[in-house]
Amino acid sequence: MNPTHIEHIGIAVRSLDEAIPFYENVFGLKCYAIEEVKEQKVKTAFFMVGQTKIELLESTDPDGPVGKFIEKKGEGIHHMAFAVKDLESKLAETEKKGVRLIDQKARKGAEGLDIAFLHPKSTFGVLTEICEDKNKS
Ligand code: CMX
Repeated sequence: MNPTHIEHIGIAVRSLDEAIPFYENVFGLKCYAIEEVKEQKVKTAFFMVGQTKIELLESTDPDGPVGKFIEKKGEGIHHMAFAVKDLESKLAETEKKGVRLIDQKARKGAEGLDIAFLHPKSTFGVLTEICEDKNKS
């Protein structure tokens, strides 16, 4: 797969309004964007740390992936996203290696990135995203 870097770490929180001040006041980071991703049933807030982002995820629907995660496990690290080049071919290559894919094809995520998820049962319990920013490649 040869990821170039960790693009972001997704953290499930009950409330963006409560979690954002923690990152701003304790870490001194600036929340530079808030975006709702309707398809994923989440509202996201972003902070930049070097070339990696922290993505806070608040569920907009208890039946969405983050709503279900919080109900089962509580708040915490939800997923890790690796930046790759040529996402579609990396996805095919990953599947050929026997990894279970959640997304057979890339779809659009927050900030216009092309994204695809690998199943946590295939990745030692870590929900793993691979993504590509076509504007940067
Ligand atoms: N990390 C690790 N394990 C997870 C997990 C996560 N984030 N979410 C679910 N699981 C585990 C559950 O604990 C459960 O394990 P057990 O069977 O051992 O109890 C198993 O996966 C199945 O979980 P579930 O609650 O029954 O939920 P589903 O199977 O319906 O969905 C998943 C799980 C990962 C397939 C689904 O959440 C998914 O498709 N996620 C990808 C999309 C997503 O998470 N979007 C939100 C962020 C989007 C963004 O960044 O913009």
